Amino acid sequence: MNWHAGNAFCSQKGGYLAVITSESENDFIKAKFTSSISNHGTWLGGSDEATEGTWKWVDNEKWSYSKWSVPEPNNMYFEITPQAGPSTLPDYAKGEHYLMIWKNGLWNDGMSVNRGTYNYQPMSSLCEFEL
Ligand SMILES: [Ca+2]
Ligand SMILES: [Ca+2]
Repeated sequence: MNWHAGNAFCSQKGGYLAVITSESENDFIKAKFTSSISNHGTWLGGSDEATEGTWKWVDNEKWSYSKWSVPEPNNMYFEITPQAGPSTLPDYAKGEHYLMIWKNGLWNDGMSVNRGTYNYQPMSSLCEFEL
C-alpha cells in the first residue's frame, strides 16, 4: 500500500496517519507496534512532498522531533534505480517524500510507488485517532 492510500485509509476510518512528536511517543509506538511488523516498516503521517527537505505532519503539528536512521532522510531514488529513469514517474514518485518507521523504531524517508523488483514500500500504515 502506498503512502497516499494509507493516508486515505486512515481518513476513511476517521483518523490520520500517526504523528510522533516526542521520544516517549516513539518509544511507545516502537514497543506496541513496530516491534511486531515486518522489516518493511509502516507508514507514519509525515511527508516532504510539498517542499523537498521540509517535513510536515498530516495534522499540521509542528515538526520538532525526529528519529531518523543515519543517513536518512536521503531522498534516495535515482541512485538506486538509474535504469528506470525519472521521466515516466509522477512528481510524487521522484525521490523519497514519505515517512516510515522501521521495526527498530528508526525513521526513513520512503518512496510511495512500487519500483518493480525494488519495492521498499511498507506493508502497513499506522493510523492515529483523537479520543
Ligand atoms: Ca524528499
Ligand atoms: Ca530514504
